[in-house]
Amino acid sequence: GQAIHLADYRPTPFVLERVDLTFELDPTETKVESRLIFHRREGTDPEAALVLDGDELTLSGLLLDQSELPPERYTVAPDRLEIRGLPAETPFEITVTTFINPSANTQLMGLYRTNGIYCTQCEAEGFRRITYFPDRPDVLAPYTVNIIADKAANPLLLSNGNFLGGAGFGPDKHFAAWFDPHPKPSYLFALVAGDLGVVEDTYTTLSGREVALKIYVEHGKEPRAAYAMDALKRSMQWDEEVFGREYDLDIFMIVAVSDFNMGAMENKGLNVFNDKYVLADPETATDADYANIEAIIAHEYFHNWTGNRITCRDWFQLCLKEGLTVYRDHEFSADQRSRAVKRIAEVRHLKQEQFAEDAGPLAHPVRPTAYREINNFYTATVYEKGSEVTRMIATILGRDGFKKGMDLYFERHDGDAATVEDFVKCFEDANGADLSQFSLWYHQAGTPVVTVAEAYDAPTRTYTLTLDQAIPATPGQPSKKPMHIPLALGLLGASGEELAPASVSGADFADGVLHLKESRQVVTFAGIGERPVLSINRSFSAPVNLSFPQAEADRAHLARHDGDLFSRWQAITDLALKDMLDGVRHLTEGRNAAASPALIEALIATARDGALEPAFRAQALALPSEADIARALGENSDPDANHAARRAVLHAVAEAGRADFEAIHAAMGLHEPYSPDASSAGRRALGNAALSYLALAEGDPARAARAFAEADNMTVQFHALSVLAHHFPDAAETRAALAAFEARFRDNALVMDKWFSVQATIPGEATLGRIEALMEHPLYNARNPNRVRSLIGAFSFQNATGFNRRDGAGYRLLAAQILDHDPRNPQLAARLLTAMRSWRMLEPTRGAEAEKALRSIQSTPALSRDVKDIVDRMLG
Ligand code: BAL
Ligand code: ZN
Repeated sequence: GQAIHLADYRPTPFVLERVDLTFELDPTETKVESRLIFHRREGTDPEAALVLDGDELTLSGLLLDQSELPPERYTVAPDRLEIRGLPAETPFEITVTTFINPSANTQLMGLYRTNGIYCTQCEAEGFRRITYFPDRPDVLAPYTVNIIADKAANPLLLSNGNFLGGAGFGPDKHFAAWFDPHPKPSYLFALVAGDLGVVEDTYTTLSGREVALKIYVEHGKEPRAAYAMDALKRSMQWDEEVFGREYDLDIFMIVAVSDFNMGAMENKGLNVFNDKYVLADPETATDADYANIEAIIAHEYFHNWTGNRITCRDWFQLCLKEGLTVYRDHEFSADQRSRAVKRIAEVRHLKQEQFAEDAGPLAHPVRPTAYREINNFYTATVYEKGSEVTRMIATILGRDGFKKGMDLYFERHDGDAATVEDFVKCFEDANGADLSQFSLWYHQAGTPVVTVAEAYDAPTRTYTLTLDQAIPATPGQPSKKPMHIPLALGLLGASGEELAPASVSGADFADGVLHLKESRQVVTFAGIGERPVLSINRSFSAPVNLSFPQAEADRAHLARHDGDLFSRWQAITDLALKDMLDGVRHLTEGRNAAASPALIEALIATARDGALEPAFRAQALALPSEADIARALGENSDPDANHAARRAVLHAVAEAGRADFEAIHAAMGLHEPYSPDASSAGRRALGNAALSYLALAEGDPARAARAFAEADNMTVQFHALSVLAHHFPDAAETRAALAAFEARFRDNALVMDKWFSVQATIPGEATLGRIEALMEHPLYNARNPNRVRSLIGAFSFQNATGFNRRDGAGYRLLAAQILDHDPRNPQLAARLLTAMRSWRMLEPTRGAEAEKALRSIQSTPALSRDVKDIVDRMLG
């Protein structure tokens, strides 16, 4: 496939004024009639042809202003319809009739069937699988949609916008008409038809308009949509209060479906969700599920302004809507829950996903300039780093400056298909600021490394920081320019108080934020009466790696005293990571790995500190992951050694804190009546963390088996099952618990996904055999993306020792899976393949096996563009 380049962007020669669609739904032969009104764009070539995109379409009719077009006036191919000789001055109407087969659509892009429901997914380029159309985000128009379908099978006929009306249609059919007055690009089109249950509510907007809220789920699952509805109403209110944004249609609908490639989709007025992010009750959903539902409901709702009202000019601008909307949903969750704990969870996720991507062959800028397959750019970089870039704008301009910029953006670009440059300019214009250097964050890939060196001079009472920034080379970008890196920092005195400098020179420093802009800056803090302890990159103000070999005692001091809770967590994490890295080295030298007294003391003091919120204490106890160790090593990574070193550290903590963990586990109210609120969830998280340590200290499954049996909610029960499976995979207690769980939940697909995942993530090389057996399980279903991700995805992404077997069998299993899925569902296949994005960091034996597996995929004929693009970049 040819690459598409940002530099080649041109507006279309024709302007689309209106879209009028009529669907006659049929499981295998759906008829789509599309009437499009265009006029030629002023100043464009009067000879230019109209080119419409298509994908696997069968054309059955083509009219110009209601008259059949002679064959010499158009060229048709499955992927493209070109029409010539169109009017130069006057608007004209094109009527295109196509037939499509929703039942054969296994890609889950365009119109497809899931559990007897018709549903659509059009972002990014799925609309062209429904009808020939200028399928690009800068073509916006109001849509009228008529749906005709069998009435008994499809009592529900939904599309975007407001409901116009419906009626019977012949003996067995009926129809419904919808009109969406807000001009939108085709990727926001949606249609749903079928037989579903509904949960209804209403919301009255700030200006007093009443909006009907409807969440559609499979019959019988209505009670499990109550939390999603609650989250939706809170999202609507929050967007009014914080961003001044009101909803703009009479109705807002969410439909939950069980076969979906993504998490959810923000179609105008008709969001379609993976049911995993809608359905929850205490018996079947964990606290993490509740938090995800809240965040994703908010995310899709917030897109109504950041994505829908203001959309993207082209797909290179994807971060314009995604980075910004992730930032908005992060802020929402921070306001609904605990800000510090939320930030810690975000940063964990950012490092795990985005830092890993940025450090490997798939690294790309937040705003890329070329792609071969846009589906492969729905990445952690576009989403999570895009959010971090937005957050840095807020840090640099301050709360009010950020708000002024956002207000200007909404005012200036409402109704537009905008660019990243348009967005940044609003912040510049609203604040009289120059963000040109800052904008490099959008264009330069790679995680900057900031090297910190410090010196204190007692006689002159000055503290000096030498800060260097360097950005590693990434594909296509061998060298980089220095960026504007906002580093929140503080200096702590011996008793933990903040030391205020009399003056700061060598860098702009305001409101506790130091602005690093050069490749090296020497910054002097005057009037510092004692050697301070540096707390830097507080709240993770910039998404960078620090190279700062801070003294253990200083880290322990921060862990105890820092006023910034995030930095307390960071200090504990730094202590632990150092121990784990030392452990990896010691193990390869035939010595033992251990935990330092400083870590043990800091961690246990934090765990038992009743003044700290339990959710924070649980985050501290989680310690760095095996992936964190691998990333910190950067090369020559041996997942077995990483696992062993990490386990040794956890074990030492568990032994030292055993009595405390027993007390915590007993005290954390694991048997209180369930409520999904953040503080209850925090208590469960802390109790669960204590159980994990106790399993290590006791080396016995009895306590976890008891917790499993006595649990009255999924959060506690599933954690106990994970402890059993991961620490005691062969114990009778574990077999019994897995069997009991399966027997109880076998009819609940979302819970069974957990059952598959927990087994897929058992550490060690024996798990591959389990995976092969589980693929033969009657409930395994290779056509359901959630189920595939729960087994193959969990194994490849979350099981470092099992997947990275030295003999390469894990890689071969994944390669075979990718080739199996690719012809049916290329998006799913390509996403699974990214599990190998860090293969170049592996030690040589595993690295060679990984490369062999990748080459076997690459040399397979007829790969999808999705998989081909990923595998080529991975080996490039
Ligand atoms: N736009 C794709 C799904 C999401 O990011 O909301
Ligand atoms: Zn989004």
